[in-house]
Amino acid sequence: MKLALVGATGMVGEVMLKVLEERNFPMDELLLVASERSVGKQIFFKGKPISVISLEDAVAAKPQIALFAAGGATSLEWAPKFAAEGTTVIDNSSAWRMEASKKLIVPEINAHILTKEDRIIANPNCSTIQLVMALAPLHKKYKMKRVIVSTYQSVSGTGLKAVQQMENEMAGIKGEMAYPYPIHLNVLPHCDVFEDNGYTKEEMKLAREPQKILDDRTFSVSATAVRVPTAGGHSEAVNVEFVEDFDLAEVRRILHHTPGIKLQDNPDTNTYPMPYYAHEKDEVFVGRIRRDETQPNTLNMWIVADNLRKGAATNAVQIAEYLVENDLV
Ligand code: 11C
Repeated sequence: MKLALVGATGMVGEVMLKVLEERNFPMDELLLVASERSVGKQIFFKGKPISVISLEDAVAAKPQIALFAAGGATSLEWAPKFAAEGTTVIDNSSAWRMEASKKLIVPEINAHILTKEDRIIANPNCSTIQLVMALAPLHKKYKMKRVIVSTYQSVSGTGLKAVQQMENEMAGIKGEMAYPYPIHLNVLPHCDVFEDNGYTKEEMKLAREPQKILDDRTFSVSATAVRVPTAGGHSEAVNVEFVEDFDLAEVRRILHHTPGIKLQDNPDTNTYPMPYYAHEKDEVFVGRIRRDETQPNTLNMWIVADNLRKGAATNAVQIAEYLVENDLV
């Protein structure tokens, strides 16, 4: 098994490398790939240095799997070149997610639809992954009608420049701005670019991607995506209206027994999920589960996950593991 990591020097790439190492991903060779300016740089994996190679060299090496964490433009140009050589690409950008011919995968939910023929597989957006992880088992039981979600997204979702902006502002240093406004001591109702309908692209990802992952267009998602001054970990306040009524104890039981979900829900002990404690964890944390008393069959909950782990790197590595375990590469 030869695996390529494209974008190995970036924020998500670094976490992918860590996750591959932690999970002892079964491979004989790891190709670390980045843009021309990083070629030749050495990166350590399991204590051994590996030299970064170019995209051209990586395509020529014909790896079985390529994990892409290099942004949409690189992915649009290079994923098809890898695919043409027989490599299965798992792409973390938004480039292919809504393409009808490409599958959008959260392994716990829909990895079973993958086949040997899939050459470019899309990893969903981070805020989508943690949302659908909690919604999927409840949708199966009670059938969702409508979801209203407000996100509280960390600066790490934007990238290194945004993390630096916040750190500079905290230290009182003037520096480059990733956002149009300060983020320290502030909250921006603005994640990613605005679309013509007045929503941001991030909000539209939350509206569209869950329907594709759950293969169901009968429910709708309305989203407000907000950037908050946290370093890592996205949080979501979620209101779900179901077709069927539910029992709160059963909702908790279902979530408790869902692989990948960790229930943290006890008002008596101030137990609820927080991004500070989700850091470097692979689980999706759910709490503040309560009935919406203003209308029937409606639930409120609070969902938190490390956006760089389950929201990006871990989910992509889990897809790769599934492909290997099921002989799909
Ligand atoms: C954010 N969700 O927090 C974004 C980051 O479509 O893969 C990931 C963007 C994407 O701003």
